[in-house]
This record gives sequence, structure tokens and C-alpha cells, in this order.
Amino acid sequence: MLTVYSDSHRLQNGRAELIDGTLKPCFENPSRADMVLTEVRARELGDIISPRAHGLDPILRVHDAGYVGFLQTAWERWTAMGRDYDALPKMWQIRRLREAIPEHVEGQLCYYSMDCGTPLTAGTWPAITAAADVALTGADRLLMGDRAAFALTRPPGHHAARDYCGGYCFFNNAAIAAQSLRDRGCQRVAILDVDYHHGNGTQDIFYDRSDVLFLSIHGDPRTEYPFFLGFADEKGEGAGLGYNYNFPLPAGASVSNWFVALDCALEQIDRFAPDALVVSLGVDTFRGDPISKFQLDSPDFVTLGSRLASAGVPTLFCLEGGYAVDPIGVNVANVLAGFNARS
Ligand code: SP5
Ligand code: ZN
Repeated sequence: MLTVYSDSHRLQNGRAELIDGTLKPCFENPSRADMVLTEVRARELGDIISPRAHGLDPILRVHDAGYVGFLQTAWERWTAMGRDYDALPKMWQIRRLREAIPEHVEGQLCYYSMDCGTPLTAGTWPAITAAADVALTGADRLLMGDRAAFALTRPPGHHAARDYCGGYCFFNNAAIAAQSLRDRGCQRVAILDVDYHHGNGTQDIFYDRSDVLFLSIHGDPRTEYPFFLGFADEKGEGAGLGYNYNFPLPAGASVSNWFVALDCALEQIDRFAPDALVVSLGVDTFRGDPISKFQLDSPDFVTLGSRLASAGVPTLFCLEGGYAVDPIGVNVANVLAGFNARS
């Protein structure tokens, strides 16, 4: 399987996130992608190519133009005020506050953010446009007839919705790729999100649509981030009713229960009979993950890859979370190797 990779991911290198009440070094940092790339190379999983630039149009098919414009200009406007530290929001447009978009960059940062763990930095814009191109170039390969491709996307994307960032995500790489596959001839696309955290952004983007099936297996939002979305009763709305599946599992859920949920998700994918499958591949389900509470061990990721291959659908993997940095390369490569062996 081919890997798409760009060095530009390095440009997203936040200094700190607010977590557990303190500013801590960002869990989502460049060393994650370095570890994954090193392992993909060492295991000879396939060619590694650079992305092709796709421009802003495919991003604007998924994201709000005002939001995209904000991301494009935010750092310049932030530093023009004499600020040189990463931009983090410090309030939110919560219940009964005005919904109008503020004029000031700081107000806009608050308006367009979900949390204060997602620092906007000098290099955020080039990094996130490159990550979208990485995902889109992976989609190109499926359209050329490849059985599968791995988009080594960083920063991740699945918490980013139509018009907000959060959870280390700015552009929803998987959603951008899925929409592009739709726009270029696939009738039905399924997105399976196996990251520890619910893919609230992806759900938001496709919630009222029947042409993109979204399924997510994740820590129960009753106790886990992102708290406000990802419950089992969220089934889609309007034309999208019946095309959204959440499989929340209690924090600490066993590996066997996790794979039961995967089987349920795969059954729905089979029924939907998509032309392409996009996997939001977070490996923060690993038992050693510093911010998550599932129990998967490294060999379980081989099983995951193999089960995904059994769906028999052209598959694009987009990297999402995974914060145990030393084993992240092995865990991701195990998924890809398990898939290769079965397909
Ligand atoms: C892409 C992705 O995986 N984003 C995850 C963002 C999670 N951010 C907040 C996590 C809060 C976890 N709290 C556990 C603290 C352990 N000391
Ligand atoms: Zn995650």
C-alpha cells in the first residue's frame, strides 16, 4: 500500500495545550508523524510519495468559507497585535451569548474553536493545507484503481467540523477526501472512525446526508472527550437518518468488546455497499496511550487491518490520533500490514 507524506506537517508544532488545568507540551506533535514514517519505511509497506496540490476548492466543499478565511489570516492578525505566543481561545460562544461573528481576531478565535487544546501557530495554515492535500492525493490513488492508500495526515482532522477547530484538528482531512471521492464519481462513501475519541466533526459534516455513511467507535462521551457528541442515539437527520452510527464503549472497555463493535460497524458498511471506505485511523485505542482508556495491544492492530480488508472496499486510511509516541509507528504499520496481508 502506498503512503502519501509531506514534511510540511512539521510546521504545526504548538508549544502547549491546556489539559488537566495546566499548560502541558502538546501531545499532538511532529514526532508522531516521524515515528510513523520511519516504521512505514522500515517495514517496506510500499512507495512513499509527496502530495499534489489540490487548491482550496475541495476544502471549501466541506468547510465554511468564513472559517477557512479565518484560518488563513489568523496568525498574521494575531501577531500584528504584538503577540508571539501560540493563539488559544479563552472563551466560547455558549448558551444565550450572541451568535454574531466577532470582528476581532481574538473573538473570531473563540467563535471558531471547540476547545483550548488546539493551538493555532505560525505554521498552522501551511501544515493544514498540506495535510488536506495528503488526504486528497490518497483519494486520487483510489480513483486510479489502487486497492488502498495511507494518507499520513498531521495534524489530524476528525474533530474539525464545518466551521470550527478543536481536538488538535483544523481541516477534516478524512471528510475532505470523502467529499472529493463523491465529487469524482463514487456514489456512496463510508467513513469508519476508529480513533479513541468520537469523530464529532465528521459526524457534523455528513449528518443530514445519505450518500456518506459515518460510523464511529469511541470512548463513551458520558465520561470522555468530546463530551457533547457521540451518543448511540445520534442516527442522522433528514435524508441522513439511518446513515450515522455511534458505538460508544465505556472507558476501559476490553479488546474483545471493541472488536464486537467493529463487527457491528463492518456489518453496516457491508449493507451500505460503498464504492470507497475512508478510515479515520487513530491508534489512541492503544493500552499505553497517555490520554485514552482502551486496551488494544500492538498485535490487535494487525487484526484490525485484516478485518478492515475483509470489507473488500477500496480503502483510504487517514491518520488521526495516537499519543504513545514510541509505539505509534508500530501500531499504525500493523494496521496497514494486516490490511495488506488480507487483500
Ligand atoms: C485527534 C484526537 O485524538 N484528538 C484528541 C483531543 C483530546 N483532547 C482532550 C483530551 C482530554 C483527555 N483528558 C485526559 C487527561 C489525562 N491526564
Ligand atoms: Zn483521539
